[in-house]
Amino acid sequence: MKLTNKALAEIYEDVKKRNPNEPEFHQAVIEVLESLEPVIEKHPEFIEKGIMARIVEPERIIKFRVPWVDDNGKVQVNRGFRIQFNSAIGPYKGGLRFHPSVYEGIIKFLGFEQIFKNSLTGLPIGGGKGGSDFDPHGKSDGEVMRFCQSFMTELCKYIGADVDVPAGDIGVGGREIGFMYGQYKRITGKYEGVLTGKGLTYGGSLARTEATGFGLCYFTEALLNDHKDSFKGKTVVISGSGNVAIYANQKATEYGAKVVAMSDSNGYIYDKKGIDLAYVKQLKEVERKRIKEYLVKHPEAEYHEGCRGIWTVKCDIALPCATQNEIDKESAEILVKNGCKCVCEGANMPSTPEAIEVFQGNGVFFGPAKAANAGGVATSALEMCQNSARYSWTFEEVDSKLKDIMENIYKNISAAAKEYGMDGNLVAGANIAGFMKVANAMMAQGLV
Ligand code: NDP
Ligand code: 2IT
Repeated sequence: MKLTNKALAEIYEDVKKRNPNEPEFHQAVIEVLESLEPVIEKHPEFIEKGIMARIVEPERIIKFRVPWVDDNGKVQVNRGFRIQFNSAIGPYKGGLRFHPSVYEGIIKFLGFEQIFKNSLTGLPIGGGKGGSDFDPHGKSDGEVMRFCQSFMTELCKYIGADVDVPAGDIGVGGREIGFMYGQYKRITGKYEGVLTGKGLTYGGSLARTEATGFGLCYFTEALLNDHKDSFKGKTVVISGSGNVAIYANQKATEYGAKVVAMSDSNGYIYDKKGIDLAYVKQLKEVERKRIKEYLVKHPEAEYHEGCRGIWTVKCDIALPCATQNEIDKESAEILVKNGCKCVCEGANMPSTPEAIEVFQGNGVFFGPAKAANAGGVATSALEMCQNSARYSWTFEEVDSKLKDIMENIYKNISAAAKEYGMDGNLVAGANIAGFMKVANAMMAQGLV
């Protein structure tokens, strides 16, 4: 731990004591507290008024049983979560993750990061996150529907268009959002924008599907442009092959880069000609198959077992878009050794603290998740806006707002880093800029 401020060090010790065995949450908190040291020196009132002590404690944690019946008639029981972390600047907003690794610590780290990310978008959304240890892989549509209906039967008591607005994350895409929306409407009788990432026939926003991946590339291009560079002609490696990875590939390719590798949790593919994205979309979005199947159509490409090996592929730009802590120190060192010059995070917290140190210590341009992947939730907020107005914008309108938002995020976090004497440190810049708006709102609202 590098904290030198005594009050912040005490807060961190308290977080560890209160949330034992939740290493991902501790990791997310310490990174933010470290960045905020210079802010606290300038603004001791944030300690005195308990802003720091309050911001690390969720406003509410909801934890519930999710019983459902599988295709063999057997009762299954999963656990559901919704953490309503901070509502200082707007209704709780953040995705739902369905993955067997989900437990309270994962949802807490994601909810905590969401506070600052949502603030960076400039839109009025607070921080929340939820999910379940349910694994949609290999389940039939009927099983997924019964699970989603049971999950929403409980969750609907705590959410609402002006209260808390969930969306997708790992394992939750259009299919799951549809099933949950139907159940919410059936139970509450309300046709309202309670979820985002909805289908286009029932209140979804154009460009929400593409938003996180496109936004990641808008951010990365802004960062590169600021250093007189761009995606054009670059070799790119993207981990994952889900929603974020697919649309990051599409936009990077549109910008003139060549994406040569993608992965799933089993392994990675390397195609030196450039990945055939239409085929990856077919495999992943339609057929729900493994990335290994890419070789059926492209036998000249390579498949390697194990997802971590993807970071040994030589590239100029790496976009981790799978999951937390997928780049460790060793992988970061290999990326640097192979000449990688830029890493922007599509996933949430994909780089370990040691990996970030390697990147920053070697002059790699590093765009942290809170800023770089904020395009998804920003477009969710645009979906809320359209739902409230009972209106919808064209793809081009939403996409151009998204691009503006991402370019502004880059500008604002660079400026915040500079203001606090850490020019070029976008981790610090994102944490500081995201924090200031929330902290000021909390100050104004008194002790709540
Ligand atoms: P998807 O479920 O669509 O895709 C996830 C991808 O990551 C899959 O290829 C999956 O492989 C892989 N993956 C998941 N868990 C692991 C793991 N433990 N190890 C290795 N690979 C893994 O999710 P998204 O694309 O929506 O999300 C990807 C990341 O982006 C997450 O960190 C999410 O929090 C973040 N994010 C998502 C946003 C969104 O709008 N969807 C917005 C901002 C951030 P497999 O199928 O084998 O599990
Ligand atoms: O991590 C994220 O920002 C998301 N999964 C998207 C959240 C949202 O509400 O769109």
